[in-house]
Amino acid sequence: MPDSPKIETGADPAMIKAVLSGDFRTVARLISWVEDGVPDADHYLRELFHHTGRSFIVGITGAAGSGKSTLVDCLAPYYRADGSKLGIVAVDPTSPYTGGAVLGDRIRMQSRSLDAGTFVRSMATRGHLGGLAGATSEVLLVLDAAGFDTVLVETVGVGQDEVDIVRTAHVTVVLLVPGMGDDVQAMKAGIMEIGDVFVINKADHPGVERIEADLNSHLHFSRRKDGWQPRVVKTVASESRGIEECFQQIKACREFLRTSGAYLTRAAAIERERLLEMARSRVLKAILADEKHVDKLDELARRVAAREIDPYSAAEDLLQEAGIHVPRGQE
Ligand SMILES: Nc1nc2c(ncn2[C@@H]2O[C@H](COP(=O)(O)OP(=O)(O)O)[C@@H](O)[C@H]2O)c(=O)[nH]1
Ligand SMILES: [Mg+2]
Repeated sequence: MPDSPKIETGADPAMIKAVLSGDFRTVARLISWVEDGVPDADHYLRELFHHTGRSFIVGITGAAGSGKSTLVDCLAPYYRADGSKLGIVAVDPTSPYTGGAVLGDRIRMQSRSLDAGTFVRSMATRGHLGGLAGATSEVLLVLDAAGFDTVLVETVGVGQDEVDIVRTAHVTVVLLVPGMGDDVQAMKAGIMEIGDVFVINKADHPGVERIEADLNSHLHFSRRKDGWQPRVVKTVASESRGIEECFQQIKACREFLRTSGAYLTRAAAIERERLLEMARSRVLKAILADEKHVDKLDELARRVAAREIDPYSAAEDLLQEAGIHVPRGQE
């Protein structure tokens, strides 16, 4: 008799069942495994994958202090209104050490409009070879399998890691605030290009007209490849103003993408990022799992430090040692 897939993959069927039924504690446990890079987590993700593909993922990004958590807090009841299950993932790499701000976010978010049907998770970079983006995309898989209809992912839009996380979203909301200097020009090009809904939050502050004009002139030339014309919304999240409009624009974007078929294209783009992340973390794992490769790595590091060899050639040597062929001088 052939083995059942469950025995082959080594995942505990009871735990799989609990995740699929949406049990919060089990979901939280599995997410911790994913974050900590526990090897067993892979077995679960492999099985759970067949139950995913239903979550609608909204990325919410912007500078620290722009009001992302406050906005998420205000949007939550709109997603919960029809009884759908809502997940919130807050990625805050600015405080990976003590977890202080992360924890603060969590408490604040839970203290307001979030109810028992909303799952909140804060993440920080922790010993995961795929990095923060890799861990986040795996957490999203877990939530998807657990039946969360919508997941809002809050990230600080500062570095490449955060841009990568936003790439794991179907629809991306970019927050800007008035009076932040020449924000629109200064905003990382990557973030500007992936925004679907631009929120001018803190619209109670002076300088709204200026940033709105900047934004509109920028967006005038930047229809997204899939035909979606990004929208601009003004909000005062701390007073729950403009929230319904923001919710409606996110919804409009989703509807547009569904109708035009571009939703699938975006889903494929998300899977592409996931594959790249997985390939990257697997290559690293393969190198670090073999003592011979680790010795080579240490030796190369010493030689780079002594300026005997440049790091480009050293990285190529390391991959060569691990059996991965990289053409010389072309990373
Ligand atoms: N004046 C004003 N303050 C806001 C608004 N939205 C959020 N805030 C405040 O800005 C601060 C940072 O908000 P937070 O949501 O933590 O920002 P995040 O770092 O982007 O998550 C908090 O003190 C909020 O109360 C707004 O629309 N107007
Ligand atoms: Mg926040």
